[in-house]
Amino acid sequence: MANRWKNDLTWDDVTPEKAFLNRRQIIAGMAGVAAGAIAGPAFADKLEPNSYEDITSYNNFYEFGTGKDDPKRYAGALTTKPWSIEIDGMVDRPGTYSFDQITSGMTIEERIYRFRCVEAWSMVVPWNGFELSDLLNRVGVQSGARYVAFETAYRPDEMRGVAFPVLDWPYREGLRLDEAMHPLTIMATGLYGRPMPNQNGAPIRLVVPWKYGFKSIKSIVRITLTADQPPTSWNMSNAREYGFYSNVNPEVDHPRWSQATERRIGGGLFAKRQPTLMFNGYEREVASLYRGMDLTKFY
Ligand SMILES: Nc1nc2c(c(=O)[nH]1)N[C@H]1C(S)=C(S)[C@@H](COP(=O)(O)O)O[C@H]1N2
Ligand SMILES: [Mo]
Repeated sequence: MANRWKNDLTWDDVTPEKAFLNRRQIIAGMAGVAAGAIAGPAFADKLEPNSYEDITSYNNFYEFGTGKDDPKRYAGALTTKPWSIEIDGMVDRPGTYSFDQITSGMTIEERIYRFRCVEAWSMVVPWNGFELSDLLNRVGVQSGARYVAFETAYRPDEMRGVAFPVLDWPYREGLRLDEAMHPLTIMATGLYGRPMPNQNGAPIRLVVPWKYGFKSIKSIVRITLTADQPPTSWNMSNAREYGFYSNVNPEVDHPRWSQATERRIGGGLFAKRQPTLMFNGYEREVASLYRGMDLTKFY
């Protein structure tokens, strides 16, 4: 099970033509990003990355406040060196791994992904990172494991927002194991060829491009392999509005607003809203994970 994607699929099977900029290319800086080179058929003109400024100044990171500009203002207080992740649960080699141990030997690639927040705005972000499956294969997933749980750091001294019970801290998220092992799922350590800014989840965060943004948990300190579906912060706070799966789906509205369209950040105040795509445009790659599931029930 753990090696399924590695063994059964080649990259060509799961990647639409040029949906990503050269998988193996390691971008040293912004100059490497040529917007014209990355437009794939499914995305047309939508893969032009947002500016570094947009991506790092309009954020959700509630540990630092609920305002969009709070993370940029306050996340600098988070100490990101040293950093380690505890990997436990149903793995062969549990332990506390330093950031260097985790990233050493990993192929850090650039992945330009569409990013869709449940609040109906979107961006395109050039992440740098490695596949989560590479990490999980390293620690050895045991046969009974079916889910992966993630936890963000909880540091009241550094996170002014955790004084408020907006969510049940620490921030928690989870994926089904096949979602976690999917080659689109990455652990990101930077963007635009630079180390991850604190407001975007330094030093390491999850990115799952076919799900609403809140699944992409930031500043991860714990990864646990489990047999049972783990609790997740947004689902715990409001199960009616936020399900475990949280796949981008224009046909399933949030109870309080439509998910049919989205506002592209950086497009200007009067920019036309764009239609939201099923699985955020990654339908071809991920639809098979949910075959036979009623996505209005498992939202
Ligand atoms: N720990 C943690 N991770 C988090 C959040 C958060 O509040 N805390 N917000 C989520 C939400 S709602 C979104 S839309 C994205 C925003 O990521 P970005 O700021 O890099 O665009 O982070 C997600 N990850
Ligand atoms: Mo979000």
